Amino acid sequence: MYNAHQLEANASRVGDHEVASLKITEDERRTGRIDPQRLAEAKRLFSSQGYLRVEDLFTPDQMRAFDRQYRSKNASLLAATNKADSRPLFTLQIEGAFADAQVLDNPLLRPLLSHFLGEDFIVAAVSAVASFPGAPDQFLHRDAEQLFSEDNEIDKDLPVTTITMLAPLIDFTHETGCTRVWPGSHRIAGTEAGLAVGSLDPELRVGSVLLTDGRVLHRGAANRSDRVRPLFYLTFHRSWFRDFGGYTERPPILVSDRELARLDPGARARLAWFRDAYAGIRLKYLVKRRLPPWLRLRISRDL
Ligand SMILES: O=C(O)CCC(=O)C(=O)O
Repeated sequence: MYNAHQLEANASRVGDHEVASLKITEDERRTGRIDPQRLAEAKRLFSSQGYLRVEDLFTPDQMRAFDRQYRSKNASLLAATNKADSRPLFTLQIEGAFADAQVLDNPLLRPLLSHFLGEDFIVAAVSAVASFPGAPDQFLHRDAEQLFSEDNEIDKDLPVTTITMLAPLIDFTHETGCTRVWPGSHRIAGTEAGLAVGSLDPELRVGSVLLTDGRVLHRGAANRSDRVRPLFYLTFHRSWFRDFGGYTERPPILVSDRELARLDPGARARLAWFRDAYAGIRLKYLVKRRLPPWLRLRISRDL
């Protein structure tokens, strides 16, 4: 008889586990190409584990630029929250450091994403979460809407439709909270059986990202530190797949027509699906975000 709580508590002993990882080398970053054998191993790991840590994907300079823009554009959202779980979610405006092909169509990730989602995969969301000091464990979830079943009964046997890339802006550790994953649960029917495999807390340094299969069970672990723990994430979909689950109150993509026109053509193609979708929700969200923080906190729990 397994004890899910004990297994999960054990996972917080960060570093005890073998984490499925691909560490980008200097040479790979310079050429924009991952060694074919290492790429094949990364695909195998992602396919069997349902997640992959990609270390050193972004340089310290890139991370500083992301961090600066994230904090300056969202300062009021990072200053206080009235969310019951202390984890505000918000959509990132695609501009400046984020309006970059290295983010939206990264050449080092492209072969992996194309392999799993098809060459014409789309960027379905560019978004952010921040967990505040004292935030408890996030609710357990799978990211993607299921195609044919309630709890992975059928979807476990299908090819993946959604991959998320989580990028931390401070190191994810035992103190700040890792993204806890249940390796292999993307291929298991039912939550209880998925939890029975035991969880893993992959530490994630700034510059590294975590890729997760949309079906894998996971949650952000509690933030036991005294720092806000910000991350940004991109969700990639097969070109025909849409998931409206988390986006009834905010749009998954925020980009102006001007910015879209300026993007690298490859990146623009990944976002082209979005034009004119979500027009009403986008307008409502932008109006709310222009309210002074004190008023926004009073009227909204969504921002
Ligand atoms: O905070 C994390 O580490 C994970 C966040 C997440 O999975 C989500 O918001 O859907």
